[in-house]
Amino acid sequence: MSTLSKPDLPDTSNGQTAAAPPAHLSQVPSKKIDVKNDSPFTSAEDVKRWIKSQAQALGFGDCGFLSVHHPLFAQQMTQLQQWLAKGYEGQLQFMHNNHHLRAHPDKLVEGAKTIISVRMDYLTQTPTPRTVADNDFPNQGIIARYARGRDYHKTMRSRLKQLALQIEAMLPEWQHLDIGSAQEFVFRPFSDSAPIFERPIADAAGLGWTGKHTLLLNKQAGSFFVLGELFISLELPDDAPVKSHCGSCSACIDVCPTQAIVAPYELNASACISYLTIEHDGIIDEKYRRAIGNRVFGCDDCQLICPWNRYANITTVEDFAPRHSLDNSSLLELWQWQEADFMQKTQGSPLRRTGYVNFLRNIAIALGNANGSQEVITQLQAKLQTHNAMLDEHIHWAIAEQQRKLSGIDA
Ligand code: B12
Ligand code: SF4
Ligand code: SF4
Repeated sequence: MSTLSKPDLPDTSNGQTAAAPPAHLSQVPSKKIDVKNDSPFTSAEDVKRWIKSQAQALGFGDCGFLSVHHPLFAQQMTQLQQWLAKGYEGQLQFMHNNHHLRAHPDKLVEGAKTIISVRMDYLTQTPTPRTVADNDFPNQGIIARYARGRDYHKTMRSRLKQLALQIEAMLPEWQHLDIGSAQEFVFRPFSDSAPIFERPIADAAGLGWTGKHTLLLNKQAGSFFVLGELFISLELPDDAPVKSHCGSCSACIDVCPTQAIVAPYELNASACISYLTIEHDGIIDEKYRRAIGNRVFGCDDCQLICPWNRYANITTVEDFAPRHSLDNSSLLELWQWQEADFMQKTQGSPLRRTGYVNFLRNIAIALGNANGSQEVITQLQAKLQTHNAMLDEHIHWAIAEQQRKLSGIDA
């Protein structure tokens, strides 16, 4: 199903297309309309409503608005410094960089006044509420749900660009409003691609509240969505944040296999399976290997258990559809991938990020955690001394785990 259900786009004289205002704006009571200008846009809020409807037509679940000068950036800098001081970032060196831009996002895009924060839902199937069924199939390789299809960064940025072009085409309609539409239009889309506080921006712009697992969630859509931003030069009023609805729940903290959520709203990234399997290069500390279970790329446990994900939406964006059976592959099937298979099957996929040998490392750990089987041991042995000492170390660990299970010794 295509998500690009185009709004009504009449031709304009310059050959560009401009979207007509949505029906509800055409029905604005006549007393609100400027007599000199019969535009249905009587305020900046009308412009925001129009942009929101265009964003939804482009496949975004929702959007919110926030000034580039919002006080949250200074507050977040203090919290980020505390987080870094605790060493939670592991090898995520980029978290130390470009702090001046994080503190002043107006410097990231010269002339930008407003950030449009968007969410894009990515589930292609609704998981059973409040259960982590992924762990019931120890011989299957679990890949985080956001990563089973096409890399969302490209999809997100190309749709944000489309949104920007639709906004640009409407500028002549908004000249009578004091929102800066007469000036040169500047825009830039981002998603996970710039030193910005994406989750706190979305929180402040009313897209949801920050859960105790540190992800954003809301009552209508749960948390299985990714975030993106469109910086624009129009000056639009801030949206208001929503109230938190975590209450006394602590399900995400309790379920986390590696206890990476060290306190509500505080994540030790270096202990998180998502970090270990995607971002961490080299040896994975033995203390985490059993807890990693069968997760070979990312982790969804703290979201699967969250009661609000009962309301998680199914995506309308076909790019998230799983490729190469990545929603249903046995560990041994994935283990058989040669480097050329990995390169071919991960083209345009988030899986590319971890690299082939680290991907094998993750599968080796998962095979160590799989049901005891002589076949698994044979397959593990077949890859010894084929890549590097780091991989061999994990293979030896996995073989020892398998032998322990087959000999019935409980360690
Ligand atoms: C680094 C990073 C990671 C790291 C660290 C995650 C983290 N929580 O910090 C790792 C690799 C572990 C990771 C994992 C995942 N990530 Co990530 N990640 C990022 C990234 C690039 C930066 C996040 C960041 O700045 N962390 C630094 C710390 C300091 O920030 P923080 O957690 O927000 O911490 C703040 C709060 O603790 C807050 N705080 C302190 N006390 C209190 C008290 C209250 C009441 C509140 C409200 C807040 C609060 O202050 C801290 C400082 O700002 C963002 C994209 C971006 N540019 O923002 C994506 C992002 C957060 N990740 C995302 C996703 C999808 C994931 C995974 C689900 C992927 C997966 N399935 O494997 C997991 C989830 C793990 C988890 N529970 O968070 C999405 C989240 C979407 C959403 N719904 O919120 C983002 C926004 C990417 C995107 N564009 O969509 N990620
Ligand atoms: S993604 Fe997994 S390991 Fe990371 S905090 Fe959530 S449950 Fe824990
Ligand atoms: S599991 Fe509970 S505490 Fe965690 S984010 Fe969901 S509602 Fe909040």
